[in-house]
Amino acid sequence: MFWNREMETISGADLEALQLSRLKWTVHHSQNVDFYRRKFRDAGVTPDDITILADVEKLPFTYKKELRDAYPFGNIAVPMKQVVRIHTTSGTTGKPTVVSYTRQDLDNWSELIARNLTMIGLTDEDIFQNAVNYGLFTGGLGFHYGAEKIGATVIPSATGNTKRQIEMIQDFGVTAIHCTPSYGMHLAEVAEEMGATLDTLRIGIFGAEPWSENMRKELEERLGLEAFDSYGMSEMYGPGAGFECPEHDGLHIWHDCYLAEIIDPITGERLPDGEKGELVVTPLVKEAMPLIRYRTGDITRIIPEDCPCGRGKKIARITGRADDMLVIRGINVFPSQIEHTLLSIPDVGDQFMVYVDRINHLDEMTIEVEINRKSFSGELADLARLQKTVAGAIKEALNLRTTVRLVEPGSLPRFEGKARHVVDRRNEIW
Ligand code: DLL
Repeated sequence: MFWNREMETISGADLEALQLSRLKWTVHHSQNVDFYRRKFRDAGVTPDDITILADVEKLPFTYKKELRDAYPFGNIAVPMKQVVRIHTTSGTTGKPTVVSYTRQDLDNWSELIARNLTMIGLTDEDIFQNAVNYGLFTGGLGFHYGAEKIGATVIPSATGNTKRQIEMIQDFGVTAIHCTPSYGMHLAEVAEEMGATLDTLRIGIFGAEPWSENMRKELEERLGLEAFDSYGMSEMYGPGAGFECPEHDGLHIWHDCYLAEIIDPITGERLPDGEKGELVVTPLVKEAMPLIRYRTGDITRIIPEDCPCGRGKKIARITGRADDMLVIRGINVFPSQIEHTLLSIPDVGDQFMVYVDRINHLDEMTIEVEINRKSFSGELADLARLQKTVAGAIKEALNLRTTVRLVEPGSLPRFEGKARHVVDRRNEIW
């Protein structure tokens, strides 16, 4: 099903012409922002240098730090009275990045969510529980208006009070739920404890953090639904930029709204389709906060083949952020690889924490993982065997020796929003 068939399936010369005209508009429009004028001057380019799509490579990259340094409103390209909403990124240190929206931006954003939801089969018959934070985080309001646009019945349940969330699913006959994958796992856990069945649920939309194929299997089995991956970031409006279709093999980026490139994160060189690198995005219709070749920090690749669903090329599931990647004794490790490995061992649960320390100048990684009480027998000898199995599986997957600690079910932190599985203590001064 299509929400906007013409735009979703536009391809070939028509797509290129549309992208080029929108790119030219975006580049000119960016010149309303001081720091873009400065960047273009420093790079020796002008908006008129864009004559074909490939000219995008002449433009300088934009970095997260530049948007943050413009705090609060220095990255806005329209008069403030045209800004009808702001959100902010969840900066953990210092000031966050302010992201702003004109009325047209909000319309564009809900159009994208409407396309995504229609693509996965949601209609005005669905009852949609939006179990994400409704504040400055873009996941709440972003999905809310998109789901209303297609006429679904929206329950703005937000996060927290997990038992009540489960009662809502049952009492309101919820058919589709949106939350982070880690909160989805927690919902499953609490529903199992309550002995609650969630028969009406058929679709789960999970995003805002990396998750693995094994996690998909768990979510689908335990919640009894079909799980879809949703990707986005505040700077690109929020959720809606990338979304899985029923093929479940990569995420559609809306090509009429975003120009996507993959680059080598170290050299900045553009990589051919199929090769893994950092996603760089130039949104083509953003008014309040235009972005030029924005360095997302997210690692993925463009899948070279067109998707059979008719919506063109996709990007592969995001494996993590370039800055989430841990380098342990010279080996690159993404937390999503650890999660994937742990989920393949039935005797451990899905909850884990990773600690990285530097001991005697050597990086040491410790993984704490909860035992799965349901499948584990509880004998002491078995415990030692299980510990060995986990360490062996991690060694095989990552080629890395780790210390594994098995901990009691329920003892590790649960997350309502984005999970934080890694504590890197290498730079802490003791
Ligand atoms: O997380 C927007 C969002 C809300 C997306 C709800 C999906 C669902 P930020 O808080 O700005 O925005 O965080 C953006 O989160 O650069 C990725 O590193 C990560 N991320 C988001 N979705 C995924 C995903 C929202 N599906 C940052 N897979 C991005 C992997 C994801 N990582």
